[in-house]
Amino acid sequence: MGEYFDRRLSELFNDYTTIVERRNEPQKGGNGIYERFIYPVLTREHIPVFWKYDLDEKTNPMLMERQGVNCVLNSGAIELNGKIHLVARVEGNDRKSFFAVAQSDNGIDQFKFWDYPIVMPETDDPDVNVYDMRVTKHEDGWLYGLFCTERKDPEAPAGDTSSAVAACGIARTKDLETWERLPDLKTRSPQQRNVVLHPEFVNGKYGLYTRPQDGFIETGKGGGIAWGLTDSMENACIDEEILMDCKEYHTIKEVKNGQGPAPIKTKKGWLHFAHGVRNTAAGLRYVVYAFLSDLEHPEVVTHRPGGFLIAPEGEERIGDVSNVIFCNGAVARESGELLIYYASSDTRMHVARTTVDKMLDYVLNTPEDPLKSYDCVQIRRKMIEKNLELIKTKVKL
Ligand code: M1P
Repeated sequence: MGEYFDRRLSELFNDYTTIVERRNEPQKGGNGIYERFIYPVLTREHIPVFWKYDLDEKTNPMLMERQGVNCVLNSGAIELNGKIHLVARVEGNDRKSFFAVAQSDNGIDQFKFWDYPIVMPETDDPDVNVYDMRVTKHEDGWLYGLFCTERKDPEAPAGDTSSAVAACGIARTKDLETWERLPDLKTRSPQQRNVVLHPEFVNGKYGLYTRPQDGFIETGKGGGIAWGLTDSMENACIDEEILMDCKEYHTIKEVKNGQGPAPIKTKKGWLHFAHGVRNTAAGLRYVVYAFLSDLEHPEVVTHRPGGFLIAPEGEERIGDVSNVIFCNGAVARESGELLIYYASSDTRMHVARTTVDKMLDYVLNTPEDPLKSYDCVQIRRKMIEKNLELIKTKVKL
């Protein structure tokens, strides 16, 4: 091997090894609800060298990157055989996304991609882009991956090279390696994104959280997380979608929202994470919020803590699409630990660590957004008043 090639090769592998062997630590401080970590858990630096470079000196003597990766973002998450698996959205420099599994023992650090990315089979109507998989371990025994499949809008006028149609792609697997593609979900809505499968049967049917929308970006009349039932996943079809968590004026979900991962079953109800979007002078702002729904009727929301749970902080604020936090993966471990995986600014993946009990405390005891300033102040003053009394008592003691 030439000296240049040799040196560059060992640098590339050393840099990669440093990243995938790095230990992560919780950040100091925090809000008591969850812990953030110092390092992101997955970035484009986690991509194996052999995914990007032709390592043959004869065909790539300068050892140049041949197939770059732009970012690693919105990842589904699942625990299998005691290990945490992220089904990441990997976006090449060519803007096409694909899915790839990265695995870690503790879910906090040392995530490594499997040797090959996933080959997602196509339907008769090939996808142009696939992204944002939600993985659900369903009680029927399958692991389902529901994701967004995007194709150019066939109705787009000549010269419009941007308009697209988003639909819900469906695939299932037993091992995250081999996937069986099923027909896309059929609903009455012209566009669908952020569709998520509920883990249990409801009245003998499969339950789906949907997000009906009129346009590719604009949700129009359809804004909100909706719920629908289908008899089968092999020909998934929802006749009726019921809105269960609407977009609302002057809230964190004023423009649109969408279900995050499959909800987590707790003793008090189904714990949901979702993203809410509002407009600002600097563009859209995406944050993650939580809510609880009824165990028997997952479409009935019982508790809606006001405001966001996770909003972008520090370097999270900057990326390909800045000011975005997006979550489509969470894992509740047997120990009670709850790992919430979130992407920042469509660029990298992070983890927030909490417990199911802490999240229940959060959803049950955080006041709901009363939708106007006057009432917000009253709620806050009530807590201040109580606290000042407590502080006085303590001082007297
Ligand atoms: O760029 C932010 C997010 O925008 C879309 O989310 P939504 O469907 O709510 O509009 C998605 O394209 C998502 O992938 C992306 O992170």
